[in-house]
Amino acid sequence: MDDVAKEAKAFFIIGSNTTEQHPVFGTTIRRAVKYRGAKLVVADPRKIDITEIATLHLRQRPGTDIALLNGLMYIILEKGWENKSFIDERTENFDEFKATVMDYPPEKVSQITNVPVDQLYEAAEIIASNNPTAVLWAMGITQHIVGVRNVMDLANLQMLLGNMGKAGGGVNPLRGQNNVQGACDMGGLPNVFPAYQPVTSPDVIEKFAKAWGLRTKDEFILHPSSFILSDKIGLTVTEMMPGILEGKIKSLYILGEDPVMSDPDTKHIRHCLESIDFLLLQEIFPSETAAYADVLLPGISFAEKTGTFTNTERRVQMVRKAIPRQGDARDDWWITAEIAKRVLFHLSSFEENEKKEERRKIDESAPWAKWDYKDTSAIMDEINALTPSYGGITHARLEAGERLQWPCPTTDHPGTPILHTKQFTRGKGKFMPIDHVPPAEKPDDDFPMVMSTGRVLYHWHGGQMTRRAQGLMQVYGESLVEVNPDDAVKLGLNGKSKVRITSRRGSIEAQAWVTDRVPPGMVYANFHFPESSANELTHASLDPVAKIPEYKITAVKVELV
Ligand SMILES: Nc1nc2c(c(=O)[nH]1)N[C@H]1C(S)=C(S)[C@@H](COP(=O)(O)OP(=O)(O)OC[C@H]3O[C@@H](n4cnc5c(=O)[nH]c(N)nc54)[C@H](O)[C@@H]3O)O[C@H]1N2
Ligand SMILES: Nc1nc2c(c(=O)[nH]1)N[C@H]1C(S)=C(S)[C@@H](COP(=O)(O)OP(=O)(O)OC[C@H]3O[C@@H](n4cnc5c(=O)[nH]c(N)nc54)[C@H](O)[C@@H]3O)O[C@H]1N2
Ligand SMILES: [Mo]
Repeated sequence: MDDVAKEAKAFFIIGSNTTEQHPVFGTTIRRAVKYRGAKLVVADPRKIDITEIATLHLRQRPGTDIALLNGLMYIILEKGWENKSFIDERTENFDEFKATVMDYPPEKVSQITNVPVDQLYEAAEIIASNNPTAVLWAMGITQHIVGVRNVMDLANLQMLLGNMGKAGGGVNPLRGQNNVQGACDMGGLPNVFPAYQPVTSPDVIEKFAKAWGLRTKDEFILHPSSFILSDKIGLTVTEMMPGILEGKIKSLYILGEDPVMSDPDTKHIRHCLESIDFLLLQEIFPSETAAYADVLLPGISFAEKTGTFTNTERRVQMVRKAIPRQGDARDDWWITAEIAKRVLFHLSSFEENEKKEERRKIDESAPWAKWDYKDTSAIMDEINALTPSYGGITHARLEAGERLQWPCPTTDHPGTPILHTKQFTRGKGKFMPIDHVPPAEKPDDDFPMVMSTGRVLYHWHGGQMTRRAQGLMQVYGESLVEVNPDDAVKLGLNGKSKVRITSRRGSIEAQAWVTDRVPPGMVYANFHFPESSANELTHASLDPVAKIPEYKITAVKVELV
């Protein structure tokens, strides 16, 4: 973030409400534009706050980013602005990619995106002539059925311009939650263990089975009743929910998520959660999802914890317990480890049933003994041993004030602020030919408008935490739906009246905010309030690779209440 803020000559922000949703980084970008004269191109259907200081704001139709990007790259190639030496030395598959881009002349792109041709030329010139340009994006790019393709096309753009692997350039996804990067790094994904080590690799399986007191498939033949570490790729969150109805999922252990508020198509989610055999929820508040839980376990908040968060730039940061924990609440890691111990105990020792109680107490070689962590520093030791990219990131170094970004394999390694400086992970960067695909839901006569969803500055997702903060509720106490003034006139909306928004799945009522932040034909709603959550309306059309839902585009009908 430092190098982007200090050294980018231009920013291309596409699909990120940077000042409202990433306020700290947003402020550094605002400063770079105001005081250092960095150029800023924003591509966003909405007139978000940061467009006030933008050199140029492109207002593409939602879901047309690939066409837009291909159009910009067409112009870059037409003008000869591409970085030829970077393309030759660092990339492959350029010709195939170029053939696809040549299908996107400006006039055609303008028709698909609704962005005027002269703005396409202006944007391409700003992005190509300021070297380096940093590309920044967030959910406006990823929450689409083409989320992965959108991201690949942004990588195409930055390779075309030679903006990869240098200070002030790069592809910069702004990660949302404080520790979503850390959760992924630690294997909170269905196909990998920590540090993205594949669950399908026998060597990797053996390493983790040993460390966690489990068995591999081969050992299983000798000890048929033992617990084996599976080498099967699991399900994503968005596959688990429908998986309940398909009988694939019998029980769920949810920690720190509130799917009744945050998953698409709430009615369907409620039905799934009603159908599950057993739901264990670990929370700090009785959330909307708590109503469906068989057991609710009290975790503790960030302020009561010591450990690390890994932020959007792969920097591992120490957090320290600031207040004592309340009541029976316990550290989340402690609860998880206690459950793991009991599960292991149950599963791995049928053969010695009678000795069970005894072993539980005394035998340190028992599998569950591996789960007896003293504190989070002991967990970090295990991470150092099993997670190569975190090998040198210790609590001691962080406490001594070191600023460490992974990969940091050893304790004398300084960390890696910028990736891909000499080569990409796979060697050469591969240009991908990417074609425009229209969104899953198209407006029709019954549902003629498009609803986009996201957040507001004052609230956090399902609002369990922010709706409990009096000060925030005074500023933003109920959901507001952004409606364009032209549409307001058509609807007969006067001042701050209520609208009903209906999709093929459900209906909500909320106060309208008449504003040109949204273009005509589009409304914008949030999912912060249960009584008017946008997710009653959204649908679970998924990106085929990442399995992320298309939260950003729902066909709706808007009426006056
Ligand atoms: N105050 C606050 N801050 C937060 C959060 C919060 O709940 N509250 N949540 C955090 C989390 S987990 C996340 S993931 C981030 C999300 O951060 P962002 O992704 O920056 O926020 P969103 O509100 O999802 O909006 C993304 C932007 O995409 C635009 N958009 C919509 N459709 C399209 C499209 O088709 N193409 C393009 N290019 N843009 C489109 C929207 O107009 C919006 O400006 O925010 C984080 N920060
Ligand atoms: N329509 C629409 N839906 C969306 C999105 C969108 O843009 N549009 N964005 C999506 C995105 S990017 C995200 S990240 C998700 C977020 O979806 P969720 O993660 O489900 O939303 P949160 O409200 O952040 O839920 C976190 C829960 O964890 C609890 N919690 C907080 N701290 C702790 C803790 O330390 N321990 C435990 N055990 N619990 C804790 C809180 O009380 C809260 O209920 O929403 C997604 N849903
Ligand atoms: Mo997120």
